[in-house]
Amino acid sequence: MKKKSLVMSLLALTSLTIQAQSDFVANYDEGKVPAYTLPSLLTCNDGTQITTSAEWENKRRPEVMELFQSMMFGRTPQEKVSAQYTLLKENPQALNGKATIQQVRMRFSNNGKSHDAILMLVKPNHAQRSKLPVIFCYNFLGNEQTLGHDSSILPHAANDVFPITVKGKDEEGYGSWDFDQIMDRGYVLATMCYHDIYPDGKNDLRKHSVATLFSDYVEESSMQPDTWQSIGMWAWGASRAANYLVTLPWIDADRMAVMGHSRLGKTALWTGAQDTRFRVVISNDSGCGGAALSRRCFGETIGKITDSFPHWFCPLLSQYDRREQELPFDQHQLLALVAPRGLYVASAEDDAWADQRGEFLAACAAGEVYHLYGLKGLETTVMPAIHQPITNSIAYHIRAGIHDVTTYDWTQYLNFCDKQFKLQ
Ligand code: GTR
Repeated sequence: MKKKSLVMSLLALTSLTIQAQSDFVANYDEGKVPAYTLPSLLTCNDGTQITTSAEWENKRRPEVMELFQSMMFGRTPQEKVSAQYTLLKENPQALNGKATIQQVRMRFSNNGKSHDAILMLVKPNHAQRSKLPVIFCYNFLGNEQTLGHDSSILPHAANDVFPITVKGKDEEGYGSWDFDQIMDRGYVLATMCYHDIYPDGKNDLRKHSVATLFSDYVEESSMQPDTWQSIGMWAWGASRAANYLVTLPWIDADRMAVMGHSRLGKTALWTGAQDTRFRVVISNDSGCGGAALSRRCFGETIGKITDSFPHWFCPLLSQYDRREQELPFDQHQLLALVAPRGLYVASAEDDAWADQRGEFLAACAAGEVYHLYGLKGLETTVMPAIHQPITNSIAYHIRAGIHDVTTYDWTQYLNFCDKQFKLQ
């Protein structure tokens, strides 16, 4: 009887949440942003104040990492999975002779299971250096789409499980790829379709994700509050791509950047927080659960995002639906985990859903940690005008237009990488 009433009340609670989320109306009024205090970056759990970069790294940074892995993205398993890399195809005269394209199958194996992903490397043919800087950036719509549906490019490895149906004009907003500029600037672009790691749908696709390779794999119904989900796995996949990149003699392992747009911007930040081999971390329009402060409840909220995309974050996060002020962390702390490496946060003028001001203010607040290293953060709390990037060790811009990655964005990211990598 007791059990039954517990189940009934849980059901009632669930339907209440569903009810509330279907009625959700996003706030776009700056005047209705609640008053809030950001959780401290430099005060430890035991109350001590951090004053040096060494104290940050040894004491406070692990505490902040723990918050994000226990409450937002889940814990990345530490178990080693073997990886085999096979060059499937190479075209030395791609992009009108500008680039060499390699398509590499990464086969991950463990516990008698294996899982494939296809990494595509686009390498400039006329670069001046023998070792080249590289930007890793997941794609949404398959490797072939990044090149305008080039038929010589293989479909993504997860094609059977999760075919990509978005085509033609619906592709707007998923990010454009400025290969000409990237090649001319002497950068390698490494990309992979994110569905190859975790097919991005909420209908129990966990069983087709890399999670199944690990000894502690559980199905959706048995997850713990801190079980990793898709963003955690995409971040894991980005680090596996890095494992391969650093083995290539023509890659400069000290000059690797990770960039991502939107949900893949959230992923880029979580990748950069965990994998310090990425010396530059770029978040393009990452919004809620990425660079934007949750406490502002502007545009997308914790309740809304965990309702729409329950498979992105660890199960615990949804408990903060309409309780953002009680969250023991906020997104400025995720950004600070990138310090002292280069961090770029960018917004788009028409992308209020991602809360541009919230992204900017989080980047401002992360500066405290950069100061411990004698580096500059944004050094202002006044949002810059459109197309006026600020580029210190933390960089920020807001550009005109919609939620997307444009040529303007790529130009700023390449400028920033040049500066951070001392290639100017
Ligand atoms: C939206 C989602 C955002 C953002 C975006 C994207 O629907 O609400 O958080 O991540 O998707 O990834 O395109």
